[in-house]
Amino acid sequence: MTRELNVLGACPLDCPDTCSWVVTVKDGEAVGLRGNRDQPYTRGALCVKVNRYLEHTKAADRILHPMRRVGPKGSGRFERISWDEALDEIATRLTAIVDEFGGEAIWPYQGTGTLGYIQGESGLAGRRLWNALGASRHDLNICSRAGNLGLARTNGTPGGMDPETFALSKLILLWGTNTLTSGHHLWKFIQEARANGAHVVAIDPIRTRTADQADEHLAIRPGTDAALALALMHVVLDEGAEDRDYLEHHTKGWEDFEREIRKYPPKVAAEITGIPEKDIRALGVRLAHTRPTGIRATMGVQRHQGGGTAMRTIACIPGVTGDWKYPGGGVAYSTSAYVPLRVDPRRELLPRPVRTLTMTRLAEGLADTEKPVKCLWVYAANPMGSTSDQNRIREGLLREDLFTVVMEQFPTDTVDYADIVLPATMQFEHMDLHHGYGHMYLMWNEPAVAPAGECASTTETFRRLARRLGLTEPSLYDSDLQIAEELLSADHPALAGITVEGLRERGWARLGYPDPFVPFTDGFPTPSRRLRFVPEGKGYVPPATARADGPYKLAMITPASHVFLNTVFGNNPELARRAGAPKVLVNEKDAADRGLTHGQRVRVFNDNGGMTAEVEITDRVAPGVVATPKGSWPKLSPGGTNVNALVEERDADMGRGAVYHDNLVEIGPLP
Ligand SMILES: Nc1nc2c(c(=O)[nH]1)N[C@H]1C(S)=C(S)[C@@H](COP(=O)(O)OP(=O)(O)OC[C@H]3O[C@@H](n4cnc5c(=O)[nH]c(N)nc54)[C@H](O)[C@@H]3O)O[C@H]1N2
Ligand SMILES: Nc1nc2c(c(=O)[nH]1)N[C@H]1C(S)=C(S)[C@@H](COP(=O)(O)OP(=O)(O)OC[C@H]3O[C@@H](n4cnc5c(=O)[nH]c(N)nc54)[C@H](O)[C@@H]3O)O[C@H]1N2
Ligand code: SF4
Ligand SMILES: [Mo]
Repeated sequence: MTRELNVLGACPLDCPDTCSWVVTVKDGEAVGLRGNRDQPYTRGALCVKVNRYLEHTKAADRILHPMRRVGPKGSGRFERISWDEALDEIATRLTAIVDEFGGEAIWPYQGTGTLGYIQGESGLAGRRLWNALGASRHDLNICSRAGNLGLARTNGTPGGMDPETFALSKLILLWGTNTLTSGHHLWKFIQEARANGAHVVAIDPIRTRTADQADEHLAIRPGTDAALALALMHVVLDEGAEDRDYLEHHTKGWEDFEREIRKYPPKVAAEITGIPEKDIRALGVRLAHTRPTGIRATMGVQRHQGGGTAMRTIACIPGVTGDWKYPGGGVAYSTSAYVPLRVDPRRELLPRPVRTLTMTRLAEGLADTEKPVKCLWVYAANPMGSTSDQNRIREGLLREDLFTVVMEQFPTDTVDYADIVLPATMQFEHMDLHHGYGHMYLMWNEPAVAPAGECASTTETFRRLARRLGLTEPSLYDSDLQIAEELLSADHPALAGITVEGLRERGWARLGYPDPFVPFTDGFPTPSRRLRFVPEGKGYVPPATARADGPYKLAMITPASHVFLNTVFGNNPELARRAGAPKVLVNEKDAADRGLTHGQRVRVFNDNGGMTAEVEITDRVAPGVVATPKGSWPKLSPGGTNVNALVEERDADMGRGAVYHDNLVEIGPLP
C-alpha cells in the first residue's frame, strides 16, 4: 500500500520571502512541492527557481558521499571515502594546524546557502565548534551589512516597515530593488496599494522587469542615490511640506541636516544622478504631498562605495515627511532585527578574543603570510562563484599548504579546490527554523525524507567532528530539536505563544507585533529616542565609478539573476538553459562607440580580470552603464570565469560591504 503525506517546510534560500512550502511524500520519497496556501505571505506561490527545487534534490550531480582529492587542486578529481576516513583525516589535519599555528589559523567560511537558524547562517550554525577550537571569527558581511549599518546610524536599527503595510501606501518608491526578481511576494501588496490609487516609482539604473511594471522609472546613475534623496527632501522643503511637529519631537540634528539638504537642489542632483531636473522636482512634489509614502530599498543601493551612506540618507526621508507616523509609511530594508531568536551565549561557547576574518575579503585573507590561514572550512558558500576578485581567490585556493574542507550539495567551482568534500543534506532532509528578512513570520521546516546517500546536515556534521576531536562541552551535542527549543525560549513579547509544537503543526507563526505594525511609535532605539539625521557634509559619498578618467569607462552593475539564487541553481539544466549564455546589457551608443553588435561574443574586462559574454544592445541601460547578472558558475561559463572576476575586493563605506555594483569595465572583442 502506498502512503502519501504532506510535510510542511520552508525555503532555505537567501531571499527575503522565506516561503512556506508543502512537500508531498510517497513511500518515503518526495514527489511534490508547492507553496503553502495558508501562509499569508507565501499564499501558495513559490518562484521560477524553487519550482525546480524538487528536481534539484534528485539531480544526478548531487554529492552523496565524502570525497578526498586525488588530482591537483582545482582539478575537481576526487575519490570516494567513508565518513570515518574523512573525519580521521580532518581531525588529524585540524589538530596539527591548531598545535602549530593556533586555532586562529582556521577560517570557518560560512555563506548564505541556507539562512536557517539551526543549519544555516542566521544561527551561525557550527560556531560552537569553532569557538571550542578557538578558530578565527568569520564576519558574514557579504550581503547587506553596509545598508544595515547605514540605517542603524539613522534609526538605531536596520529594522523598518512591515512589508505587508505597503498595501496601505499611497506613494511607493522601489529604490534599488528588483521586486519581481528578488522577492516577488511583495508584489501583491504593492498591487493592493495600486488598486487604492498608489503611484509606484522604480529608481534603478536598469529598466528591470519591476521598472517595466511601475508607473514611473527613474534611471539613476549608479551609486548616486544619496544625492537624489537629498534633492527630493529639498523639494519637500520648497513645498513647505516638512513635518515640523515630527522634526521637533522625534528627530535630532535637523539644523545641520537642513543645511546639507540645501546644497542639493534638483539642478545639482540632476547633474550627479543623470535624472532630468524636472523629473526630480516632480517626484519631490509628489513626495511632499503624499502620505503615507513607503520606500522599499533593498540591497542594490548599498553595493557601492557610498552604499552605507546612501541607505543612511534615504532613511532620513521619513524623518522629514513624518511618514513613520502612518502604517504604509517609512522605509523597509530588512525585518531581521525584529526576530528575537537567540541562544544563550554560554551554550555558544563564546570565544576568547580571536581575530575576525571578513567574508568579503577572502582573497586578502588567504594571501596573509604573517598570520596565515591554514584551514579554510567552507560551508553553504560558493566563494569561487560569489565573492569578489575571483582570480585572486583562485590563487589563494591553489596554495598547497592550505587545507580546504567544503561541505556541499553540488560540485561547485569551490568544491574543485577542496582537499576533503563532505556531502550536505538539502532542505527536505533536515530540520530547521527560519525567519524571512522580508516579512514578519517564523517558518518551520520539518524533515520530509531521509538524507540522500550519505549526506549529513550542518549540525550533524559538526556533532560528528566534535566527537572525533574528543571535545566534551555538552552543547556541542545538542540535538536539532533542543536547539529549536532554545532559540524560541527567549523571554520576548514577539515570541509569546510561539512554540516548537505549534510551529510543527502549522508550519509558521507571525511574530508577536501589532498588525498592522508601525515601528518607532514609541521612539527610535537610539540613546535620544530620536531619529538621527546625517551631519552636514556627510550626506553623499560618490561611487568609485564617478572617476571615469582611467582606461575603463563603463559602470558595471551585477544584480540578481531571475533564474538563479546567487549561484544556487547555476547547474540546473533547465534554469541554466533559460539564463542562456552570460549576457552583458549595453546601450546602443556605447555599443556603437566600440563597434559591438547585438549577439556578439565579447570580453568584458578591467584590471582585476575578465569574462566572456554576449552583447545585448538595449535601452534598458543608459549610456555609460552596463549590466550582467550574478549567479552563473564560472566553470560552466565560456572562458571559465563569471562576473566576480571583474569585481574588485574593495570596501563600501560601512561594514566592509562588497561593491558588486561599483566597478568600471571595458568591452572588447574576444582575444
Ligand atoms: N531571483 C533571485 N532572487 C534573489 C537573489 C538572486 O540571486 N536571484 N538574491 C537574493 C539575495 S542574496 C539578495 S541579497 C537579494 C538582493 O536583491 P536586491 O536587493 O534586489 O539586490 P540586487 O539584485 O543586487 O539589486 C537590486 C536592484 O538595484 C539596482 N541597483 C544597482 N545599483 C544601484 C544604485 O546605485 N542605485 C539604485 N537605485 N539601484 C541600483 C540593480 O540594477 C537592481 O535592479 O535578493 C535575493 N533574491
Ligand atoms: N557579482 C555579484 N556577486 C554577488 C552578489 C551580487 O550582487 N553581485 N551578491 C552577493 C550576495 S547578496 C550574497 S548573499 C552572496 C552569496 O554568496 P554565497 O554565500 O557564497 O552563496 P552561494 O553562491 O549561493 O553559494 C551557496 C552554496 O551553498 C550550498 N548550500 C545550500 N544549502 C546548503 C546547506 O544546507 N548546507 C551546505 N553545506 N551547503 C548548502 C549551495 O549548494 C551553494 O553552492 O553572493 C554575493 N555575490
Ligand atoms: S527563493 Fe524566495 S520566492 Fe523563491 S521559494 Fe524561496 S523564498 Fe520563495
Ligand atoms: Mo544576499
